[in-house]
Amino acid sequence: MKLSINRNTFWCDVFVNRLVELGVRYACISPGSRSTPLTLAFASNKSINIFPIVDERSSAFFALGIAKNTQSPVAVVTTSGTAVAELYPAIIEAYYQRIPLIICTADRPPALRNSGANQTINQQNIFKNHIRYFADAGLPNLKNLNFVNDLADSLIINSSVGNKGPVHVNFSFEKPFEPKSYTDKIEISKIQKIFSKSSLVLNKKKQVAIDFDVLAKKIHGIERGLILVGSKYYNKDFTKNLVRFSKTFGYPIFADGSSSLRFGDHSKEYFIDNFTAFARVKNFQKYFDPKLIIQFGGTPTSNVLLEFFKNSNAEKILVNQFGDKNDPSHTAKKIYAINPNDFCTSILKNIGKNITRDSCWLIDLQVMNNKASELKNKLINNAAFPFEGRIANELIKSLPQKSNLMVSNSLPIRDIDFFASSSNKKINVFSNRGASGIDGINSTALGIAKTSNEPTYLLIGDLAFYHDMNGLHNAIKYKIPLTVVLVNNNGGGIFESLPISNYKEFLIENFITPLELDLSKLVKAYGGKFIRIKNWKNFSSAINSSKKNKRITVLEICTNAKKSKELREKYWKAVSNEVDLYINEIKS
Ligand SMILES: Cc1ncc(C[n+]2csc(CCOP(=O)(O)OP(=O)(O)O)c2C)c(N)n1
Ligand SMILES: [Mg+2]
Repeated sequence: MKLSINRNTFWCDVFVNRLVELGVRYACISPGSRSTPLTLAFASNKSINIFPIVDERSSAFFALGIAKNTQSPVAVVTTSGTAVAELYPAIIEAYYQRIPLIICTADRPPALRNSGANQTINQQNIFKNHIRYFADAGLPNLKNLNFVNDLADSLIINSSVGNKGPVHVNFSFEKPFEPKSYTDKIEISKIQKIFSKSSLVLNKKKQVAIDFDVLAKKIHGIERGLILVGSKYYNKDFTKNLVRFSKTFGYPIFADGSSSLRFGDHSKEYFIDNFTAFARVKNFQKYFDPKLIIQFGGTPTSNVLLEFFKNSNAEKILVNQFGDKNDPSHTAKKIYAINPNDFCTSILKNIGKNITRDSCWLIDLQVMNNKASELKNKLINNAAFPFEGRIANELIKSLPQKSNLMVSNSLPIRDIDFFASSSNKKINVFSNRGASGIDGINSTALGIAKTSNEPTYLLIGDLAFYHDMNGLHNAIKYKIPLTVVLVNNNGGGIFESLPISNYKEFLIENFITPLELDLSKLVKAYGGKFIRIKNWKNFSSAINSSKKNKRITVLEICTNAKKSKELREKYWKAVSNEVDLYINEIKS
């Protein structure tokens, strides 16, 4: 018996059905005609949660947030033309952060390309510098339906196994696009066969053999070792094994503010949370240069730490699952392509149990860290409202026991790195440090908030917040309870800290670019609640009560970037003096 079908929608149904079999559960879809078959296939599949989003740029960042939080691939659908190009910023971010996005774009039939046909651009491998895999699906071919099944397999393998990241498939469709506009007849037995494919065996890439015995002995022989943990999310097992690793070798840990590792109920004895304050001190580099640095995960956020790393004479080892070169200084001689957790456990296996090392090296760092903590707390407690550094510190103190914190680029991520003290709370920190754009931040945070059971908070500057205004529409549409801490210094406050700040005639108009906007009106237009924070008590109680909110809440703190910069510098100067004093003491 034969069934009448529309070849475009049938083709896409087979494709989406296979993606579902492989675990895809979310699709962000922007409207368009050429993409009708794709849209209908995703929207009619009961296993897919769909998010129709008008602005493709926001849509792709929203998908990025979902994929980050769920750690699974998310589909993004657009029509042809400039709609495709709108996805690029999020694709770039996903590429550098190795987040699996399945980009599905619709196109005219190949014969219409370069012919002046409407809404037709060159979509062939359009993201070629920032994509893990591209496939041209061509026009639907009912004689080779297995092609779309295999295509789905390739997209999942190339986005989620081994060399992870975004992948792109460009589909071509000829009218008609609607399911009841029949184009063909197909045998029912053939349909059953094509919809019941076997499961896919995902072969993880084999890891390169590392002689852990030799490496373990080598590490054991070095007292002055230092561990850096960069900006990636790590699982609980890694935290546990990292703590064991650092205790075994007596190595202090510098955990990036964006790594989540400063937070959680693990032992913090070896965590040096004020490293950004003393890594900038010349004498610290001179007297406390390590012999070995092991860097787990991504590139650290802190410029002074990067400088310290570059100038260090230590042997440097990078450890990350993908063998990525996260070292702008080009001074690390070894990269181990291995999951950091497996690295720690394999080394520890080769070293025997219950070995710990008491070292002066570690104690010195702990003493300096405590001194920096005292100075930091003193400065923070005495700072008049609203010092930007205190916002980061106060936010961590006020967050609930379990939460997500998305931190925007520019000063917010730096202030978390400088001022967020370790805490026993479980805070999942997210950031877009792949390409460090100030675009798409609201949407990324909303994607995280929508798919998480924990309350989600966003720390963001005014320009980044404004940049992704369109993204806020999803908050009202999908009833997402996000709490935004909006640090409003009326422009890009970071430029006050850069050498360009000496060029007064250009600074404000061309770099700081003040918005001079009453953001409360815009937030209200998107159905959000807007609260202007007047003092620290007010701030902490607003954070506390916001977790019960069922919609987006914006807590705006109006700050002065210049004054905040002066206070940061005051703190660093005080730490520098203390470090110098301490070094003189131990030298004499
Ligand atoms: C998409 C994009 N455009 C421009 C930049 C350059 N940039 C970096 S920080 C910054 C200012 C950000 O201002 P805001 O979000 O208010 O944060 P603040 O500097 O005040 O902390 C700009 C424009 C960027 N990183 N990404
Ligand atoms: Mg700003």
